[in-house]
Amino acid sequence: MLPTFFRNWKHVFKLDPERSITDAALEAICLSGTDAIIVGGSSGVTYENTVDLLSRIRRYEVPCALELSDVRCGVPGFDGYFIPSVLNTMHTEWMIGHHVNALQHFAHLLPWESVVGEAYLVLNEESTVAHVSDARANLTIDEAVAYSQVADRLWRVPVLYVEYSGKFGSMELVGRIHQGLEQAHLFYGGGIDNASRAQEAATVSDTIVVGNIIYDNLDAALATVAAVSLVIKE
Ligand code: 1GP
Repeated sequence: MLPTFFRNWKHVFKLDPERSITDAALEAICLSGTDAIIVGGSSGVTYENTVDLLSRIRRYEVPCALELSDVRCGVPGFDGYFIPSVLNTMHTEWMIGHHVNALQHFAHLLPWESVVGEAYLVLNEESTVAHVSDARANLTIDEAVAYSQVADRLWRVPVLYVEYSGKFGSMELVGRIHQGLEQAHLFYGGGIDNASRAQEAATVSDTIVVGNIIYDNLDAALATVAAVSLVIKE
């Protein structure tokens, strides 16, 4: 049976192991009422900084999942593991190649009952993830919908992640994708830096992911938590 630990999440904070966060800020994030913390980043993630962040988050009860883009950072002890593939990459290693290499060596170590495949649609050309994965990010709405339906209807992925990292995306596009999904759970992340954007994004997705603003304006980040509880889904 597929893991479902993420299915009730409406709001999550994403913490980057490479970035420093004070104990006080981390406590505020963990006690904010968010549904979960995802640990992950597009560069500079190591086994050591991932262990360090997990051990600090574990002082609190909030669920915590790892987005595992490099199997060498596969720290045990998370509540769940997301394994990303980039749908609109120009290079097959970001879709399947790295995964095949990783499973050749580490498949026996993965806690499969807690592992979830995550199909990324990368839509901000300027983002690190777009550069690293060489994603064809400048898609029309119809193209983006078609990508999402390949993942949802053909491949039956459990999670589709619409990623605008660093930029607030087109809510029209995200809404169109959401309406077209048959079974995948939709994560939206990118540029959510206040309560009203949190509400907008939550209206057209299943889970919103709040990242950068944690490090730039903690109060604004915390305000996004309450905002999603007011949302009526489209
Ligand atoms: C990044 O989708 C997340 O992977 C969140 O994006 O950092 O822009 O909030 P931001």
